[in-house]
Amino acid sequence: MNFKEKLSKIVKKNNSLLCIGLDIDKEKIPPHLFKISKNPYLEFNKSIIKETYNLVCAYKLNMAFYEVFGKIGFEILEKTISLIPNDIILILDGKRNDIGNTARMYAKSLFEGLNADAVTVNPYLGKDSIKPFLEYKDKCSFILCKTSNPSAVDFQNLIVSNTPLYEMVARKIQEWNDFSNCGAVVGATYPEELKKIREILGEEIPILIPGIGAQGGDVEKTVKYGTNKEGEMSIINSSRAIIYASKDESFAEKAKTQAKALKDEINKYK
Ligand code: OMP
Repeated sequence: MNFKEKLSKIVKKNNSLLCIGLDIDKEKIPPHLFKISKNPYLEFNKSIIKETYNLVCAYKLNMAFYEVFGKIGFEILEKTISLIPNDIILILDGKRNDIGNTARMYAKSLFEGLNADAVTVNPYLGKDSIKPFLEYKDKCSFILCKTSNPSAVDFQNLIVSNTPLYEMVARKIQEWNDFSNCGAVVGATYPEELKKIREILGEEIPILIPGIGAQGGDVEKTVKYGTNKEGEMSIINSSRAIIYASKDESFAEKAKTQAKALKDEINKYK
């Protein structure tokens, strides 16, 4: 089964476009976990996954939040991955890229070593840097197109050949989609750009949309502009607003409540 088949299956099964970001942070996880568990971060992820796995289509693990712990972080990452049910999409978010020869190693480590279904990649180095990722035909590479942060405008909105750079990137994503395994990353904080990018990408290219929740993106516009005519091909991510809904012992149930509310809100606008 390729990425898009797997995505479509889980979106239908769980009736959800929601992706939960498992971005573990020492300052934010419930303090009692440090008292009751030898591996509080893994315990945290385990509880969140247990409460939310039937509400999501994907989990996204941002590599930074694991790499920061060194060797132990890698162990937590691997063990968390093993806890995610097989039919749910696993996105490893490292925004990797480099010259082709090095990109090959990034692609291999994420797709083969860690068995990601999808990754995030940076297009700044051009096609030969993206190609090693796209050689994994059954996986998906989400290429940064318009990021959610305020300074995204510094480069991404520059006018190049009469066109904003993010639109040029969207056109390249379309052009590079020979194996039907490209995706785009577009922040929910830029709904007008999201609309334009969906028009350029057409119906079949998935968009990973972070920026809902803590970053204040608009859910209605995200769904209306980001999904295709079937109300699919968008993966809408929220991390902090869901997993850190509470610091007390009922943190996982509170996360479930938040996840359910966001999933339902997304579905309302489909
Ligand atoms: P919250 O703001 O806590 O929901 O987390 C957002 C997650 O999405 C983090 O892991 C970010 O690194 C990631 N992200 C963005 O916030 N903005 C982007 O433009 C792209 C990403 C991403 O590629 O996932």
